[in-house]
Amino acid sequence: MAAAISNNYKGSKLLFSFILTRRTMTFKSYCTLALVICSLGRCFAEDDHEMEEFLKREFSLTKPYQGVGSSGSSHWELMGDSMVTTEQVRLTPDMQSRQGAVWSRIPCHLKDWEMQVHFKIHGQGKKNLNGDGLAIWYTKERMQKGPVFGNMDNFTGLGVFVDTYPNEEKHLEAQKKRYTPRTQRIFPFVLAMVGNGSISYDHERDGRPTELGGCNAMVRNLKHDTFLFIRYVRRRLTVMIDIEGQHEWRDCLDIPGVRLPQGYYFGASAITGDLSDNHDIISLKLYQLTVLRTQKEEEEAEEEITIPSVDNIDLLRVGQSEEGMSGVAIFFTVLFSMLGCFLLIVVGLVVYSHWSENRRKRFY
Ligand SMILES: *[C@@H]1O[C@H](CO)[C@@H](O)[C@H](O)[C@H]1NC(C)=O
Ligand SMILES: *[C@@H]1O[C@H](CO)[C@@H](O)[C@H](O)[C@H]1NC(C)=O
Ligand SMILES: [Ca+2]
Repeated sequence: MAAAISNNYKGSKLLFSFILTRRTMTFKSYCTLALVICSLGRCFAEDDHEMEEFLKREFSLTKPYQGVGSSGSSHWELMGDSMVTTEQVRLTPDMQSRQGAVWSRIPCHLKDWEMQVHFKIHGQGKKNLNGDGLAIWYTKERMQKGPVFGNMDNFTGLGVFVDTYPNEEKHLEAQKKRYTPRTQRIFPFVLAMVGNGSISYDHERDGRPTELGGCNAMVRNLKHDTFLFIRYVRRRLTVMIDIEGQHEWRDCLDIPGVRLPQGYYFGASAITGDLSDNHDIISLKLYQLTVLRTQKEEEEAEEEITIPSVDNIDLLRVGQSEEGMSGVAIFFTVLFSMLGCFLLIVVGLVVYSHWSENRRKRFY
């Protein structure tokens, strides 16, 4: 009761001070307010696109993994060193130089979908003495071995990687170099990449040149369950993670204009090298999303996509390289801009004094 009152009191005090300061509100705070209202409006607009979801069993991999790895009638096929137990599909054991995968046998023709991945990465190795990570796929190709987390390079489609070993950072460290804190990635790192059949994944740089976005995710050797969430709706790719054991999704990346063809295959793969980990898939749950589209969106959705691509990919990259500007570069940019302005002012003053002197001379 007391708490409620004090809360109420706090509320009205806030309102009161808001009214008081309202008069002195600067233009800037009006802008902020306008922005807040706009973003609220957007939330409601999102709600208007109410979504319904259906679990699609034929694209889901759940306990007890009936027939997986033994029966040809199963919807899923194992490859490489992967194996099924009652508890999980183990893509790789905690041993060196293994690779394994599990692939759906059925191409998926859904337009909008959501994949919830329940996974577990664990092993004997201490921090940074483990590797290499796992990947979730939606690609044209299936059942191919290769260097990209156990799948082929130059794949066609979407890959979401949980990279547990910082190859590039370790390499730089050996040369006593490092990224600025802003551009440094903390591993394990989750990232997304879209391939079109001729884009190579740069393993030595942990996929940095082709990264669409990503986030840090401390997923190893945890007692609680860890989840990855991949949503593809109206050409918008969203990846979220739930790794704190709080049953809350945390944003990882969100990119509009991702064009993925229909009829590709879902899969999961993992690889170990000198360093290793158990890479386990506990479940893959695929939901079909029923989305309301505006007429324009409906028309857009009708045009067929044949090659995966991302709109404005160059802008994404430009954004990344701008972010990559080091502190020194920013310092010099600011310095030279200031010098430039100063020079302009000096030139302006000199020209002006000449001009007014001439004018004075003319008057005499
Ligand atoms: C794939 O993407 C690259 C880089 O964006 C581009 O240069 C290439 O032409 C694309 N290939 C195809 C087959 O679309
Ligand atoms: C992948 O594509 C790149 C560029 O198109 C090419 O140089 C490379 O040989 C390809 N790699 C494989 C394994 O096909
Ligand atoms: Ca790596």
